[in-house]
Amino acid sequence: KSQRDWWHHSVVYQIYPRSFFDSNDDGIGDINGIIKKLDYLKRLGIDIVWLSPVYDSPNHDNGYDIRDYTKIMTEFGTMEDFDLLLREMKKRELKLVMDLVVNHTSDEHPWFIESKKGKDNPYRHFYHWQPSKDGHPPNKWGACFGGLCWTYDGLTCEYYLHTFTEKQPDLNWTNPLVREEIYKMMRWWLDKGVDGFRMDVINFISKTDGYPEGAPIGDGYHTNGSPYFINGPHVHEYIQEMNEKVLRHYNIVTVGECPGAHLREAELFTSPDRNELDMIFTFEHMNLDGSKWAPKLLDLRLLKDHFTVWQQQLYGRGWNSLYWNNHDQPRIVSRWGNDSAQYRVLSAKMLATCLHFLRGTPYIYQGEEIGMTNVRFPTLTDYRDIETINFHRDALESGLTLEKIMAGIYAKSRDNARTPMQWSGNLPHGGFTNGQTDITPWIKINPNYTDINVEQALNDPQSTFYYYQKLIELRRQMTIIVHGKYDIFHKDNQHIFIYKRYNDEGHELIIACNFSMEPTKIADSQLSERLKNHKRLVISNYEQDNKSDWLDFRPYEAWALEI
Ligand code: TEU
Ligand code: CA
Repeated sequence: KSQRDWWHHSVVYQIYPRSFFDSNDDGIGDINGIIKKLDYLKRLGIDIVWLSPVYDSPNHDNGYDIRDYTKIMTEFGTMEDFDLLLREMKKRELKLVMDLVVNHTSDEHPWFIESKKGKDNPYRHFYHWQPSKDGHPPNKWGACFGGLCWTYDGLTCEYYLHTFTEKQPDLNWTNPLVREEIYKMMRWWLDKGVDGFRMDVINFISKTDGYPEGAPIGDGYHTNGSPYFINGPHVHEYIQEMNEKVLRHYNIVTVGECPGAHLREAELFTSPDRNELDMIFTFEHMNLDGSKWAPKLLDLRLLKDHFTVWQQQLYGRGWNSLYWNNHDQPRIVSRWGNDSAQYRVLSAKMLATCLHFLRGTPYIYQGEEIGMTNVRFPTLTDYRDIETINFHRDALESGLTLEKIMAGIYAKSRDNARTPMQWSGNLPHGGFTNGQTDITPWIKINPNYTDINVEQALNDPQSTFYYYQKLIELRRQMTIIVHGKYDIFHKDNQHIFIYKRYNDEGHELIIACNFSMEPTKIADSQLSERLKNHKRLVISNYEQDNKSDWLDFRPYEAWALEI
Protein backbone atom coordinates (compact mmCIF):
# COMPACT_ATOMS: atom_id res chain seq x y z
CA LYS A 1 0.00 0.00 0.00
CA SER A 2 2.63 2.54 1.08
CA GLN A 3 4.33 2.38 -2.32
CA ARG A 4 1.07 3.60 -3.75
CA ASP A 5 0.93 6.57 -1.37
CA TRP A 6 3.84 8.46 -2.93
CA TRP A 7 1.58 11.48 -3.37
CA HIS A 8 1.41 11.83 0.44
CA HIS A 9 4.92 13.23 0.41
CA SER A 10 4.88 14.94 -2.99
CA VAL A 11 4.60 18.57 -4.01
CA VAL A 12 2.66 19.48 -7.15
CA TYR A 13 3.34 22.33 -9.58
CA GLN A 14 0.50 23.45 -11.82
CA ILE A 15 1.25 24.57 -15.37
CA TYR A 16 -1.22 26.64 -17.36
CA PRO A 17 0.39 25.90 -20.71
CA ARG A 18 -0.94 28.87 -22.66
CA SER A 19 0.91 31.21 -20.28
CA PHE A 20 3.98 29.21 -19.33
CA PHE A 21 6.64 29.43 -22.04
CA ASP A 22 6.39 30.03 -25.78
CA SER A 23 9.04 28.08 -27.69
CA ASN A 24 8.16 29.11 -31.25
CA ASP A 25 7.54 32.83 -30.87
CA ASP A 26 3.86 32.93 -31.76
CA GLY A 27 2.85 34.44 -28.41
CA ILE A 28 1.26 31.26 -27.06
CA GLY A 29 2.86 28.95 -24.53
CA ASP A 30 3.33 25.39 -25.77
CA ILE A 31 4.50 21.87 -24.94
CA ASN A 32 8.03 22.35 -26.21
CA GLY A 33 8.16 25.40 -23.99
CA ILE A 34 7.39 23.22 -20.99
CA ILE A 35 10.16 20.78 -21.96
CA LYS A 36 12.62 23.68 -22.02
CA LYS A 37 11.71 24.57 -18.44
CA LEU A 38 11.78 21.11 -16.84
CA ASP A 39 15.21 21.73 -15.36
CA TYR A 40 13.84 24.87 -13.73
CA LEU A 41 11.08 22.80 -12.12
CA LYS A 42 13.61 20.20 -11.04
CA ARG A 43 15.63 22.96 -9.44
CA LEU A 44 12.58 24.11 -7.51
CA GLY A 45 12.27 20.53 -6.31
CA ILE A 46 8.68 19.62 -7.10
CA ASP A 47 7.64 16.00 -7.78
CA ILE A 48 4.49 16.23 -9.88
CA VAL A 49 3.29 18.51 -12.65
CA TRP A 50 -0.43 19.06 -13.09
CA LEU A 51 -0.96 20.22 -16.64
CA SER A 52 -4.10 22.24 -17.40
CA PRO A 53 -5.85 21.00 -20.58
CA VAL A 54 -3.72 20.55 -23.71
CA TYR A 55 -6.41 18.83 -25.78
CA ASP A 56 -7.91 20.00 -29.05
CA SER A 57 -10.36 22.78 -28.23
CA PRO A 58 -11.99 25.86 -29.73
CA ASN A 59 -10.72 27.63 -26.60
CA HIS A 60 -13.91 29.29 -25.58
CA ASP A 61 -12.78 28.56 -22.00
CA ASN A 62 -9.07 28.01 -22.71
CA GLY A 63 -9.18 24.27 -23.16
CA TYR A 64 -11.84 23.50 -20.55
CA ASP A 65 -14.07 22.93 -23.57
CA ILE A 66 -12.65 19.84 -25.27
CA ARG A 67 -13.32 18.96 -28.89
CA ASP A 68 -11.13 15.86 -29.06
CA TYR A 69 -9.86 14.08 -25.95
CA THR A 70 -7.01 12.29 -27.68
CA LYS A 71 -5.62 15.06 -29.86
CA ILE A 72 -3.22 17.80 -28.77
CA MET A 73 -4.28 21.40 -29.34
CA THR A 74 -2.50 22.54 -32.52
CA GLU A 75 -1.28 25.76 -30.90
CA PHE A 76 0.42 23.71 -28.18
CA GLY A 77 2.12 21.22 -30.49
CA THR A 78 1.66 17.60 -31.54
CA MET A 79 1.24 14.22 -29.89
CA GLU A 80 4.94 13.62 -30.64
CA ASP A 81 5.76 16.73 -28.60
CA PHE A 82 3.58 15.41 -25.81
CA ASP A 83 5.26 12.00 -25.85
CA LEU A 84 8.62 13.70 -25.72
CA LEU A 85 7.46 15.76 -22.74
CA LEU A 86 6.46 12.58 -20.95
CA ARG A 87 9.80 10.94 -21.69
CA GLU A 88 11.78 13.99 -20.61
CA MET A 89 9.78 14.11 -17.40
CA LYS A 90 10.34 10.43 -16.64
CA LYS A 91 14.04 10.93 -17.24
CA ARG A 92 13.98 13.55 -14.48
CA GLU A 93 11.69 11.50 -12.21
CA LEU A 94 8.86 13.98 -12.52
CA LYS A 95 5.28 12.73 -12.61
CA LEU A 96 2.62 14.09 -14.93
CA VAL A 97 -1.00 14.62 -13.93
CA MET A 98 -3.43 15.45 -16.71
CA ASP A 99 -6.55 17.57 -16.47
CA LEU A 100 -9.66 15.47 -17.01
CA VAL A 101 -12.65 17.54 -18.12
CA VAL A 102 -15.59 15.16 -18.30
CA ASN A 103 -18.50 17.02 -16.77
CA HIS A 104 -18.88 18.62 -20.18
CA THR A 105 -17.35 18.72 -23.65
CA SER A 106 -17.12 21.48 -26.22
CA ASP A 107 -20.24 21.95 -28.33
CA GLU A 108 -17.86 21.19 -31.22
CA HIS A 109 -17.11 17.68 -29.92
CA PRO A 110 -18.34 15.08 -32.46
CA TRP A 111 -20.59 13.54 -29.78
CA PHE A 112 -22.46 16.81 -29.40
CA ILE A 113 -22.58 17.48 -33.12
CA GLU A 114 -24.22 14.07 -33.55
CA SER A 115 -26.43 14.59 -30.52
CA LYS A 116 -27.89 17.77 -32.00
CA LYS A 117 -28.88 16.05 -35.24
CA GLY A 118 -32.05 14.41 -34.06
CA LYS A 119 -33.94 12.89 -31.15
CA ASP A 120 -33.17 9.41 -32.48
CA ASN A 121 -29.48 9.95 -32.99
CA PRO A 122 -27.42 7.31 -31.12
CA TYR A 123 -25.56 10.16 -29.36
CA ARG A 124 -28.70 12.07 -28.34
CA HIS A 125 -28.55 10.81 -24.77
CA PHE A 126 -24.88 11.61 -24.37
CA TYR A 127 -26.15 15.01 -23.23
CA HIS A 128 -29.09 16.39 -21.25
CA TRP A 129 -31.86 17.34 -23.69
CA GLN A 130 -35.25 18.53 -22.47
CA PRO A 131 -38.41 19.79 -24.15
CA SER A 132 -39.70 23.24 -23.22
CA LYS A 133 -42.15 23.58 -20.36
CA ASP A 134 -45.24 25.55 -21.39
CA GLY A 135 -43.12 27.49 -23.83
CA HIS A 136 -40.35 28.09 -21.27
CA PRO A 137 -36.97 26.50 -20.60
CA PRO A 138 -37.07 23.42 -18.30
CA ASN A 139 -36.07 25.64 -15.35
CA LYS A 140 -34.31 28.90 -14.58
CA TRP A 141 -31.02 27.64 -13.20
CA GLY A 142 -28.28 30.24 -13.62
CA ALA A 143 -25.09 29.01 -15.32
CA CYS A 144 -21.67 29.39 -13.73
CA PHE A 145 -20.43 32.13 -16.05
CA GLY A 146 -23.73 33.99 -16.41
CA GLY A 147 -26.96 33.40 -18.31
CA LEU A 148 -29.20 30.37 -18.17
CA CYS A 149 -28.09 26.72 -17.86
CA TRP A 150 -30.24 25.82 -20.89
CA THR A 151 -29.83 26.70 -24.54
CA TYR A 152 -32.51 26.10 -27.14
CA ASP A 153 -31.73 24.26 -30.34
CA GLY A 154 -34.07 25.04 -33.23
CA LEU A 155 -33.49 21.83 -35.17
CA THR A 156 -35.15 19.52 -32.65
CA CYS A 157 -36.89 22.26 -30.65
CA GLU A 158 -35.36 21.16 -27.34
CA TYR A 159 -33.01 22.64 -24.76
CA TYR A 160 -29.64 21.23 -23.71
CA LEU A 161 -28.09 21.65 -20.28
CA HIS A 162 -24.80 23.45 -19.65
CA THR A 163 -23.72 24.34 -16.12
CA PHE A 164 -20.98 26.52 -17.66
CA THR A 165 -21.26 28.37 -21.00
CA GLU A 166 -23.47 27.40 -23.93
CA LYS A 167 -20.32 26.11 -25.62
CA GLN A 168 -19.81 23.57 -22.80
CA PRO A 169 -22.77 21.13 -22.87
CA ASP A 170 -22.91 18.78 -19.86
CA LEU A 171 -22.42 15.08 -20.51
CA ASN A 172 -25.18 12.77 -19.36
CA TRP A 173 -23.55 10.48 -16.81
CA THR A 174 -26.72 8.45 -16.32
CA ASN A 175 -25.95 6.97 -19.73
CA PRO A 176 -23.63 3.94 -19.30
CA LEU A 177 -22.29 4.45 -22.83
CA VAL A 178 -21.00 7.88 -21.83
CA ARG A 179 -19.26 6.44 -18.81
CA GLU A 180 -17.67 3.65 -20.85
CA GLU A 181 -16.36 6.13 -23.43
CA ILE A 182 -14.81 8.23 -20.69
CA TYR A 183 -13.19 5.24 -18.99
CA LYS A 184 -11.80 4.10 -22.33
CA MET A 185 -10.29 7.51 -22.93
CA MET A 186 -8.80 7.57 -19.40
CA ARG A 187 -7.18 4.16 -19.94
CA TRP A 188 -5.75 5.41 -23.22
CA TRP A 189 -3.88 8.21 -21.41
CA LEU A 190 -2.87 6.02 -18.49
CA ASP A 191 -1.50 3.39 -20.84
CA LYS A 192 0.66 6.12 -22.35
CA GLY A 193 2.20 6.46 -18.91
CA VAL A 194 0.63 9.55 -17.36
CA ASP A 195 0.54 9.47 -13.56
CA GLY A 196 -2.96 10.59 -12.76
CA PHE A 197 -5.77 13.06 -13.22
CA ARG A 198 -7.02 16.32 -11.82
CA MET A 199 -10.75 16.00 -12.41
CA ASP A 200 -12.50 19.20 -13.41
CA VAL A 201 -15.72 19.91 -11.44
CA ILE A 202 -16.08 16.21 -10.87
CA ASN A 203 -18.75 16.70 -8.19
CA PHE A 204 -21.04 18.24 -10.85
CA ILE A 205 -21.50 15.07 -12.90
CA SER A 206 -24.72 13.79 -11.31
CA LYS A 207 -27.89 15.84 -11.75
CA THR A 208 -31.07 15.41 -9.74
CA ASP A 209 -33.80 13.67 -11.72
CA GLY A 210 -36.38 16.02 -13.16
CA TYR A 211 -34.13 19.11 -12.87
CA PRO A 212 -36.15 20.67 -10.01
CA GLU A 213 -36.50 24.46 -9.96
CA GLY A 214 -34.08 26.23 -7.62
CA ALA A 215 -34.57 29.11 -5.22
CA PRO A 216 -34.46 32.65 -6.68
CA ILE A 217 -30.99 34.19 -6.57
CA GLY A 218 -32.07 37.81 -6.54
CA ASP A 219 -31.22 38.91 -10.07
CA GLY A 220 -34.93 38.82 -10.85
CA TYR A 221 -34.75 35.89 -13.23
CA HIS A 222 -32.33 33.04 -12.50
CA THR A 223 -32.54 30.46 -9.75
CA ASN A 224 -29.88 28.54 -7.89
CA GLY A 225 -29.69 25.09 -9.41
CA SER A 226 -26.53 24.08 -7.60
CA PRO A 227 -28.28 21.93 -4.96
CA TYR A 228 -29.42 19.81 -7.91
CA PHE A 229 -26.13 19.45 -9.74
CA ILE A 230 -23.42 19.83 -7.11
CA ASN A 231 -22.67 16.68 -5.07
CA GLY A 232 -25.64 15.10 -6.86
CA PRO A 233 -27.35 11.84 -5.97
CA HIS A 234 -25.16 9.38 -7.93
CA VAL A 235 -21.78 11.06 -7.91
CA HIS A 236 -20.14 8.58 -5.51
CA GLU A 237 -21.57 5.63 -7.38
CA TYR A 238 -20.01 6.91 -10.60
CA ILE A 239 -16.64 7.59 -8.99
CA GLN A 240 -16.60 4.15 -7.39
CA GLU A 241 -17.34 2.63 -10.74
CA MET A 242 -14.57 4.72 -12.33
CA ASN A 243 -12.23 3.54 -9.62
CA GLU A 244 -13.21 -0.08 -10.13
CA LYS A 245 -12.95 0.06 -13.91
CA VAL A 246 -9.95 2.34 -14.28
CA LEU A 247 -8.19 4.01 -11.39
CA ARG A 248 -7.32 1.06 -9.17
CA HIS A 249 -5.51 -0.70 -12.00
CA TYR A 250 -2.81 1.96 -12.11
CA ASN A 251 -0.37 3.40 -9.60
CA ILE A 252 -1.57 6.97 -9.96
CA VAL A 253 -2.79 10.03 -8.08
CA THR A 254 -6.23 11.56 -8.44
CA VAL A 255 -7.57 14.89 -7.25
CA GLY A 256 -11.16 15.96 -7.76
CA GLU A 257 -11.92 19.62 -8.19
CA CYS A 258 -15.02 20.05 -6.05
CA PRO A 259 -16.60 23.49 -5.68
CA GLY A 260 -19.25 23.35 -2.97
CA ALA A 261 -17.78 20.24 -1.35
CA HIS A 262 -17.36 20.50 2.40
CA LEU A 263 -15.77 18.24 4.94
CA ARG A 264 -18.42 15.53 4.71
CA GLU A 265 -18.04 15.25 0.94
CA ALA A 266 -14.26 15.36 1.23
CA GLU A 267 -14.43 12.38 3.53
CA LEU A 268 -16.70 10.49 1.17
CA PHE A 269 -14.47 11.17 -1.81
CA THR A 270 -11.11 10.53 -0.15
CA SER A 271 -11.56 7.98 2.60
CA PRO A 272 -9.26 5.14 1.42
CA ASP A 273 -11.72 2.35 2.24
CA ARG A 274 -14.33 3.86 -0.10
CA ASN A 275 -12.11 3.52 -3.19
CA GLU A 276 -12.90 6.80 -4.87
CA LEU A 277 -10.27 9.56 -5.17
CA ASP A 278 -7.03 10.41 -3.37
CA MET A 279 -7.92 14.01 -2.52
CA ILE A 280 -10.15 16.88 -3.54
CA PHE A 281 -9.82 20.62 -3.98
CA THR A 282 -12.30 22.27 -1.69
CA PHE A 283 -13.34 25.89 -2.31
CA GLU A 284 -14.28 26.61 1.28
CA HIS A 285 -11.27 28.78 2.02
CA MET A 286 -11.46 30.49 -1.38
CA ASN A 287 -14.96 31.68 -0.52
CA LEU A 288 -14.08 33.36 2.78
CA ASP A 289 -13.40 36.85 1.46
CA GLY A 290 -16.78 37.79 0.07
CA SER A 291 -18.59 36.83 -3.08
CA LYS A 292 -16.78 36.46 -6.37
CA TRP A 293 -17.13 40.03 -7.65
CA ALA A 294 -17.76 41.88 -4.39
CA PRO A 295 -14.73 40.99 -2.31
CA LYS A 296 -14.43 41.74 1.40
CA LEU A 297 -11.40 41.76 3.66
CA LEU A 298 -10.51 38.34 4.96
CA ASP A 299 -11.23 37.66 8.62
CA LEU A 300 -8.20 35.53 9.48
CA ARG A 301 -10.14 33.70 12.19
CA LEU A 302 -12.39 32.16 9.55
CA LEU A 303 -9.37 30.92 7.61
CA LYS A 304 -7.83 29.47 10.78
CA ASP A 305 -11.09 27.72 11.64
CA HIS A 306 -11.27 26.30 8.13
CA PHE A 307 -7.79 24.79 8.26
CA THR A 308 -8.25 23.56 11.82
CA VAL A 309 -11.43 21.70 10.97
CA TRP A 310 -9.99 20.11 7.82
CA GLN A 311 -6.62 19.28 9.38
CA GLN A 312 -8.19 17.60 12.38
CA GLN A 313 -11.26 16.01 10.89
CA LEU A 314 -9.64 14.46 7.83
CA TYR A 315 -6.82 13.03 9.92
CA GLY A 316 -6.87 9.28 9.36
CA ARG A 317 -10.07 9.57 7.31
CA GLY A 318 -9.01 11.16 4.09
CA TRP A 319 -6.38 13.47 2.66
CA ASN A 320 -6.09 17.23 2.15
CA SER A 321 -4.89 19.13 -0.85
CA LEU A 322 -3.28 22.46 0.06
CA TYR A 323 -3.53 25.41 -2.30
CA TRP A 324 -3.64 29.20 -2.40
CA ASN A 325 -3.60 29.59 -6.15
CA ASN A 326 -4.58 28.14 -9.48
CA HIS A 327 -5.64 29.38 -12.90
CA ASP A 328 -9.08 30.40 -11.55
CA GLN A 329 -7.97 32.41 -8.53
CA PRO A 330 -6.31 35.78 -8.08
CA ARG A 331 -2.68 35.81 -6.95
CA ILE A 332 -2.40 35.05 -3.24
CA VAL A 333 0.26 37.68 -2.50
CA SER A 334 -2.13 40.37 -3.77
CA ARG A 335 -5.13 38.73 -2.15
CA TRP A 336 -4.14 37.86 1.42
CA GLY A 337 -0.61 39.17 1.49
CA ASN A 338 0.68 42.56 0.43
CA ASP A 339 2.08 43.20 -3.04
CA SER A 340 3.70 46.55 -2.29
CA ALA A 341 7.45 46.77 -2.96
CA GLN A 342 8.08 46.80 0.78
CA TYR A 343 6.14 43.70 1.76
CA ARG A 344 5.68 41.55 -1.34
CA VAL A 345 8.51 39.11 -0.73
CA LEU A 346 7.99 38.96 3.04
CA SER A 347 4.26 38.31 2.75
CA ALA A 348 4.67 35.79 -0.09
CA LYS A 349 7.05 33.82 2.11
CA MET A 350 4.69 34.11 5.07
CA LEU A 351 1.82 32.66 3.05
CA ALA A 352 4.03 29.86 1.78
CA THR A 353 5.09 29.04 5.34
CA CYS A 354 1.51 28.89 6.51
CA LEU A 355 0.45 26.45 3.80
CA HIS A 356 3.50 24.24 3.41
CA PHE A 357 3.68 23.08 7.02
CA LEU A 358 0.12 21.74 6.94
CA ARG A 359 -0.83 18.13 6.41
CA GLY A 360 -1.76 17.33 2.83
CA THR A 361 -0.34 17.61 -0.66
CA PRO A 362 0.74 21.18 -1.51
CA TYR A 363 0.08 22.68 -4.93
CA ILE A 364 2.14 25.56 -6.31
CA TYR A 365 0.73 27.49 -9.26
CA GLN A 366 3.18 28.78 -11.87
CA GLY A 367 4.61 32.13 -10.80
CA GLU A 368 3.60 31.70 -7.16
CA GLU A 369 7.17 30.63 -6.43
CA ILE A 370 8.46 34.04 -7.53
CA GLY A 371 5.66 35.99 -5.88
CA MET A 372 3.81 37.05 -9.04
CA THR A 373 0.99 39.53 -8.40
CA ASN A 374 -2.44 40.49 -9.70
CA VAL A 375 -2.63 42.70 -12.78
CA ARG A 376 -4.69 45.83 -13.51
CA PHE A 377 -5.40 46.26 -17.19
CA PRO A 378 -6.99 49.66 -17.87
CA THR A 379 -9.98 48.42 -19.87
CA LEU A 380 -11.85 45.25 -20.62
CA THR A 381 -10.23 44.90 -24.04
CA ASP A 382 -7.06 43.50 -22.47
CA TYR A 383 -8.98 40.75 -20.64
CA ARG A 384 -9.44 37.31 -22.20
CA ASP A 385 -11.31 35.24 -19.61
CA ILE A 386 -14.88 34.36 -20.57
CA GLU A 387 -16.07 34.62 -16.96
CA THR A 388 -14.65 38.13 -16.66
CA ILE A 389 -16.05 39.25 -20.00
CA ASN A 390 -19.53 37.90 -19.20
CA PHE A 391 -19.49 39.49 -15.75
CA HIS A 392 -18.55 42.86 -17.24
CA ARG A 393 -21.43 42.64 -19.71
CA ASP A 394 -24.05 41.50 -17.17
CA ALA A 395 -22.90 43.99 -14.54
CA LEU A 396 -23.08 46.90 -16.98
CA GLU A 397 -26.59 45.83 -17.95
CA SER A 398 -27.64 45.64 -14.34
CA GLY A 399 -26.44 49.21 -13.79
CA LEU A 400 -23.28 48.67 -11.73
CA THR A 401 -20.77 51.52 -12.13
CA LEU A 402 -17.69 50.91 -14.24
CA GLU A 403 -15.58 51.74 -11.23
CA LYS A 404 -17.16 48.96 -9.16
CA ILE A 405 -16.95 46.54 -12.05
CA MET A 406 -13.25 47.15 -12.57
CA ALA A 407 -12.62 46.94 -8.82
CA GLY A 408 -14.19 43.47 -8.82
CA ILE A 409 -12.13 42.44 -11.85
CA TYR A 410 -8.88 43.74 -10.34
CA ALA A 411 -9.50 41.76 -7.19
CA LYS A 412 -10.86 38.52 -8.58
CA SER A 413 -10.59 38.10 -12.36
CA ARG A 414 -9.12 34.74 -13.36
CA ASP A 415 -6.82 36.62 -15.74
CA ASN A 416 -4.85 37.75 -12.67
CA ALA A 417 -3.42 34.24 -12.70
CA ARG A 418 -3.19 33.88 -16.46
CA THR A 419 -0.78 36.62 -17.49
CA PRO A 420 2.43 35.16 -18.97
CA MET A 421 5.02 33.65 -16.69
CA GLN A 422 7.68 36.28 -15.97
CA TRP A 423 10.95 34.59 -16.89
CA SER A 424 13.21 37.63 -17.15
CA GLY A 425 13.27 41.41 -17.21
CA ASN A 426 13.87 41.37 -20.96
CA LEU A 427 11.82 43.76 -23.08
CA PRO A 428 9.23 43.48 -24.46
CA HIS A 429 7.72 40.23 -23.13
CA GLY A 430 9.70 39.25 -20.05
CA GLY A 431 11.22 36.19 -21.70
CA PHE A 432 7.81 34.50 -22.10
CA THR A 433 8.14 34.70 -25.84
CA ASN A 434 11.18 35.73 -27.81
CA GLY A 435 8.96 37.17 -30.49
CA GLN A 436 9.80 40.81 -30.94
CA THR A 437 7.52 43.84 -30.92
CA ASP A 438 5.51 42.53 -33.88
CA ILE A 439 4.33 39.63 -31.70
CA THR A 440 1.85 40.16 -28.90
CA PRO A 441 1.33 37.39 -26.40
CA TRP A 442 -2.24 36.06 -26.33
CA ILE A 443 -2.70 38.06 -23.13
CA LYS A 444 -0.52 40.96 -22.03
CA ILE A 445 2.23 40.39 -19.53
CA ASN A 446 2.03 42.08 -16.13
CA PRO A 447 4.17 45.23 -16.54
CA ASN A 448 5.94 44.48 -13.26
CA TYR A 449 7.97 41.74 -15.00
CA THR A 450 10.90 44.14 -15.08
CA ASP A 451 11.21 43.69 -11.29
CA ILE A 452 9.50 40.38 -10.63
CA ASN A 453 10.91 37.55 -12.73
CA VAL A 454 12.63 34.18 -12.57
CA GLU A 455 16.05 35.46 -13.57
CA GLN A 456 16.00 37.98 -10.74
CA ALA A 457 14.75 35.35 -8.29
CA LEU A 458 17.47 32.86 -9.22
CA ASN A 459 20.14 35.51 -8.72
CA ASP A 460 18.88 36.52 -5.29
CA PRO A 461 19.58 34.06 -2.46
CA GLN A 462 16.81 35.77 -0.42
CA SER A 463 14.17 35.31 -3.10
CA THR A 464 10.78 33.69 -2.73
CA PHE A 465 11.99 31.00 -5.13
CA TYR A 466 14.68 29.72 -2.75
CA TYR A 467 12.23 29.93 0.13
CA TYR A 468 9.81 27.61 -1.70
CA GLN A 469 12.74 25.38 -2.62
CA LYS A 470 13.58 25.08 1.06
CA LEU A 471 9.98 24.36 2.08
CA ILE A 472 9.79 21.58 -0.49
CA GLU A 473 13.07 20.14 0.72
CA LEU A 474 11.90 20.26 4.35
CA ARG A 475 8.82 18.21 3.51
CA ARG A 476 11.13 15.63 2.00
CA GLN A 477 13.33 15.53 5.10
CA MET A 478 10.79 15.74 7.93
CA THR A 479 8.06 13.11 8.16
CA ILE A 480 6.39 15.21 10.84
CA ILE A 481 5.36 17.65 8.09
CA VAL A 482 3.82 14.85 6.07
CA HIS A 483 2.22 12.77 8.80
CA GLY A 484 2.15 14.73 12.07
CA LYS A 485 -1.00 15.69 13.90
CA TYR A 486 -2.17 19.29 14.03
CA ASP A 487 -3.34 21.66 16.71
CA ILE A 488 -3.86 25.40 16.91
CA PHE A 489 -2.89 28.03 19.51
CA HIS A 490 -4.69 31.32 20.15
CA LYS A 491 -7.39 30.56 17.67
CA ASP A 492 -9.16 33.86 18.33
CA ASN A 493 -6.18 36.05 17.48
CA GLN A 494 -7.04 38.10 14.41
CA HIS A 495 -3.53 38.60 13.09
CA ILE A 496 -1.46 35.58 13.96
CA PHE A 497 -1.94 32.02 12.78
CA ILE A 498 0.06 29.81 15.11
CA TYR A 499 -0.19 26.03 15.04
CA LYS A 500 1.79 22.93 15.83
CA ARG A 501 2.55 19.65 14.12
CA TYR A 502 3.44 16.83 16.45
CA ASN A 503 3.53 13.09 16.93
CA ASP A 504 3.33 10.66 19.84
CA GLU A 505 7.11 10.28 19.98
CA GLY A 506 7.48 13.84 21.25
CA HIS A 507 8.55 15.39 17.97
CA GLU A 508 7.02 18.85 17.61
CA LEU A 509 7.10 21.81 15.25
CA ILE A 510 5.47 25.15 15.96
CA ILE A 511 4.68 27.37 13.00
CA ALA A 512 3.63 31.02 13.27
CA CYS A 513 2.54 33.57 10.68
CA ASN A 514 1.64 37.21 11.04
CA PHE A 515 -0.98 37.89 8.38
CA SER A 516 -0.93 41.64 8.99
CA MET A 517 1.41 44.52 8.27
CA GLU A 518 1.11 45.56 11.92
CA PRO A 519 3.67 44.45 14.44
CA THR A 520 1.72 42.25 16.83
CA LYS A 521 2.49 40.65 20.16
CA ILE A 522 0.84 37.64 21.77
CA ALA A 523 0.97 37.66 25.55
CA ASP A 524 1.55 34.04 26.54
CA SER A 525 4.57 33.67 28.79
CA GLN A 526 4.33 29.91 29.02
CA LEU A 527 4.40 29.41 25.26
CA SER A 528 7.03 32.08 24.93
CA GLU A 529 9.23 30.18 27.33
CA ARG A 530 8.83 26.94 25.38
CA LEU A 531 9.71 28.72 22.17
CA LYS A 532 12.80 30.25 23.73
CA ASN A 533 14.03 26.75 24.52
CA HIS A 534 13.51 25.46 20.99
CA LYS A 535 15.91 22.97 19.41
CA ARG A 536 16.21 24.54 15.98
CA LEU A 537 14.94 27.36 13.82
CA VAL A 538 13.64 25.48 10.78
CA ILE A 539 12.84 28.44 8.54
CA SER A 540 11.92 32.10 8.77
CA ASN A 541 11.30 35.04 6.46
CA TYR A 542 13.28 37.40 8.74
CA GLU A 543 16.78 37.26 10.20
CA GLN A 544 16.30 35.82 13.67
CA ASP A 545 19.50 36.72 15.55
CA ASN A 546 19.05 37.95 19.12
CA LYS A 547 15.34 37.25 19.21
CA SER A 548 14.05 38.05 22.68
CA ASP A 549 10.40 37.03 22.38
CA TRP A 550 9.20 34.73 19.60
CA LEU A 551 5.65 35.95 20.14
CA ASP A 552 6.58 39.51 19.27
CA PHE A 553 5.92 39.65 15.53
CA ARG A 554 7.17 42.05 12.89
CA PRO A 555 4.99 42.78 9.79
CA TYR A 556 4.24 39.52 7.96
CA GLU A 557 6.79 37.66 10.05
CA ALA A 558 6.72 33.88 9.79
CA TRP A 559 8.82 31.16 11.35
CA ALA A 560 8.84 27.47 12.15
CA LEU A 561 10.62 26.13 15.21
CA GLU A 562 11.48 22.59 16.17
CA ILE A 563 10.73 22.23 19.87
O1 TEU B 1 -13.59 25.45 -12.54
C1 TEU B 1 -14.75 25.20 -11.83
C2 TEU B 1 -15.25 26.30 -11.06
O2 TEU B 1 -15.95 26.13 -10.09
C3 TEU B 1 -15.01 27.66 -11.55
O3 TEU B 1 -16.23 28.04 -12.10
C4 TEU B 1 -14.60 28.59 -10.50
O4 TEU B 1 -15.58 28.69 -9.50
C5 TEU B 1 -14.44 29.93 -11.11
O5 TEU B 1 -13.54 29.80 -12.16
C6 TEU B 1 -13.91 30.90 -10.13
O6 TEU B 1 -13.82 32.14 -10.77
C7 TEU B 1 -13.18 24.53 -13.48
C8 TEU B 1 -11.93 25.01 -14.16
O7 TEU B 1 -10.89 25.08 -13.23
C9 TEU B 1 -12.21 26.32 -14.83
O8 TEU B 1 -11.06 26.88 -15.40
C10 TEU B 1 -13.24 26.06 -15.89
O9 TEU B 1 -13.62 27.26 -16.50
C11 TEU B 1 -14.48 25.37 -15.34
O10 TEU B 1 -14.18 24.30 -14.45
C12 TEU B 1 -15.29 24.77 -16.45
O11 TEU B 1 -14.60 23.70 -17.00
CA1 CA C 1 4.00 28.89 -29.09
